[in-house]
Amino acid sequence: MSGSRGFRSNHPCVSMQSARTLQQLLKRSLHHPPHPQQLSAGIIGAPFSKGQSRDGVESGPDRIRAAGLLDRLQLQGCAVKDYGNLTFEDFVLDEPVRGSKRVRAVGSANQRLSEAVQTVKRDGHTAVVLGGDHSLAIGSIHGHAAAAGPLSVVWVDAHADVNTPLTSYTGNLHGQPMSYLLYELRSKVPELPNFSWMKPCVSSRDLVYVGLRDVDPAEHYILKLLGVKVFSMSQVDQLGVARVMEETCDYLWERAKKPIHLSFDIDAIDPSVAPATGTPVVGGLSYREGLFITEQLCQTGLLSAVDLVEVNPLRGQTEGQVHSTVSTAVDILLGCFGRLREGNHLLDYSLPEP
Ligand SMILES: [Mn+2]
Repeated sequence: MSGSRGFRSNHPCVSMQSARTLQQLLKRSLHHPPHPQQLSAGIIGAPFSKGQSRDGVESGPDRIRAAGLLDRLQLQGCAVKDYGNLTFEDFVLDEPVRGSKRVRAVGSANQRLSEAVQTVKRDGHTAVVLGGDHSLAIGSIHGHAAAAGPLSVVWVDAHADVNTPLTSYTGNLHGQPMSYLLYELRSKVPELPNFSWMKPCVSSRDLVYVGLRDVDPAEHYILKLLGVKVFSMSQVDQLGVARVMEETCDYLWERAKKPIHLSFDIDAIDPSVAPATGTPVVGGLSYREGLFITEQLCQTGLLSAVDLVEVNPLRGQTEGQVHSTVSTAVDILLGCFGRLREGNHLLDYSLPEP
């Protein structure tokens, strides 16, 4: 019923149901979805893999570019600037801290990424971070918030990635980024080397998860404790993806329309479609559900930064599996920049005269 909030009618003829419909009509008629030619992508490659233990995810950015991302964005009318790949500091001594692995490398890499995202935002683009592993969301979201102010975060993933360093089973930071970013968990995250540059910047009320299906007990406790909005795969099954996205937008807009940060882990998509990733989990989003999420978020006109992470070409068992994963990642990004499955055409298109 969140869709009816903010609309009050005292007129006895206007039922709550029709009031809600009226509000939805108003919402739609006042809203002009962006055309791809009004969008510009600032692309940052973040070939970083030290937030987890499997080699290969550092080649994600170049594989996604090689699949034609930039050309295809430009063909659909988007302006594109490629900021290239970041380089990251190596740490010879990076012993675990309170069980968390390669903390210094992750902290340093994310500080660089945060600065890069701030540059891209100040240049006026929608930021695109090509990962790399999901620990990169720390710097990406931090930089986005530093440049754009308070954000809404839509986290599409099989996992919640909200373990604290003290609850993590694996010690891998790609399973922890959201705990560093949430104000409400500040007192639960110990001080870590190379993290003094960052402070939490996301409220748990501005976060929505979609696609969860592999959540640790501590993570589940945190999500319930903070009352985080979660559309697990059960809710996707129950409501359908269209209702999930409608409710996501209604929920995020209850207080204010803020810039949206989409953090899309390719492992949200079912491994039958996107198998080349570090921690695949059966029972995920279909290709179509994945695209629908991006189409809907683009149509809000508020999508301001996107992470596409955890594409790991070395985890594909065949070249076909790698191709399917990478091309799904490209299509997700095209959807974020206005590609519609109904088709698109340029604003100045005219039919050839015979
Ligand atoms: Mn993730």
